[in-house]
Amino acid sequence: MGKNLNDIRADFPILEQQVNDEPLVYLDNAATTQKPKAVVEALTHYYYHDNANVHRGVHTLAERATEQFEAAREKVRAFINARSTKEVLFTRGTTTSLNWIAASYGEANVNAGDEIVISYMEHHSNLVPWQQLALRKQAKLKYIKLNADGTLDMTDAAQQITDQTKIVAIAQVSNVLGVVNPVKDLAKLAHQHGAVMVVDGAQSLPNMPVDVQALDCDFLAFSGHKMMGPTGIGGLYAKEELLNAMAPVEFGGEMIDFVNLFDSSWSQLPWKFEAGTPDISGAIGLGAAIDYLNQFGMAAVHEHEQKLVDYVLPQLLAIDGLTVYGPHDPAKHTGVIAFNLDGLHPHDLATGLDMEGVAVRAGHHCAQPLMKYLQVPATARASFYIYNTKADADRLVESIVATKEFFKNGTI
Ligand code: C6P
Repeated sequence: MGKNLNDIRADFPILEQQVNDEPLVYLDNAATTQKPKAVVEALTHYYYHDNANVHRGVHTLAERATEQFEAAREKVRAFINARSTKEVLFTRGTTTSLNWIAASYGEANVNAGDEIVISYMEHHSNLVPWQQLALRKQAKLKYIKLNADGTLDMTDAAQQITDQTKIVAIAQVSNVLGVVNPVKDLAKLAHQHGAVMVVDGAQSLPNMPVDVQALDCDFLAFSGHKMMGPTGIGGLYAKEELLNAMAPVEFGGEMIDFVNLFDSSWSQLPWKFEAGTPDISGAIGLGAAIDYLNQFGMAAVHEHEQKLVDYVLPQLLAIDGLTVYGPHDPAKHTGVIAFNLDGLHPHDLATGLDMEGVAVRAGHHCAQPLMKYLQVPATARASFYIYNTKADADRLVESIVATKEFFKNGTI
């Protein structure tokens, strides 16, 4: 990366604090990332200077707001290499995007006896919308198995996806196992059987280059807040021909062309799907986050995280009594690392780490079927991002060992 790490950290004032009298080590990035000054400043600048509603007014502020909002859409388009901004819809985030696909494409194309194929590692957001659609339509929800190391069993995938399959929906990166799933191969498989490929990009977009044309996926959902943008904004990519054929999920202002008393017609893409006043500042903040990431390039972001994984994973595996989920080979593991310590509930482990100033998440990570599959009630989880350092990784390892000692002896 061009900028050095100290410079990067200076962009995140929140990281400069003490938690429980220790310098904060923030390792809960898979839940949400911190925001650089550039993003916060983009929001304040917009509200101080340009705030107005978009696509409605002809006055100067309305034009400026519209210009910035649509410029943010273009930034998203370029970031994922969509063919056109018509293929980029702003939503509240991954959850909304996936629900929209189920409510629109799913509702129109899935019928009784059809199949929807997902995997055992899916986040509830990429599971419950399909489960409910299957229940409504009397369709069959099928799960692709995992290999012993937590990677997706592609032999099973080839068996689960059949000519009855209408939708295949898989996370590109698991928020628990840290694996990267071969969504390009899955898209090919899905297309061979006439199904569409939905990619949950919540954990991939923030951490690696993602090119929707190269993947040849039909839909991709993501959240801005996991890639340094504000909460409440995210996106849905879909191929233009699919969006043209799909019905809007929400109705109201801005998404219409003409409204008559008893029928209406819809606006052009992408606005046909964006009813009501959108999260204008959120979109502008997301655009600023993309600019921030682009100064490094996503390949460099990925490389930085992989170096941290190469450094920390062997150290975690060496801690007696610590179970690490997902592959133990650092080359197959991203910066999302879930673990459990023998004899300790993950909430106690996470509280012990918090006492040392280290923020990790503990719980089922909105992946209860995966927890059942792994036969654990919950796990602790550390997740790294570009502002994390080897020193942060050391603090994680030291604080796990200290917490283990504390619960064994009552002292650190
Ligand atoms: N995972 C985590 O701590 P939203 O909440 O809509 O921004 O993203 C949902 C979502 C969908 N898919 C995957 C793979 C995810 O990781 C998430 C969010 C967070 O793991 C919060 S539960």
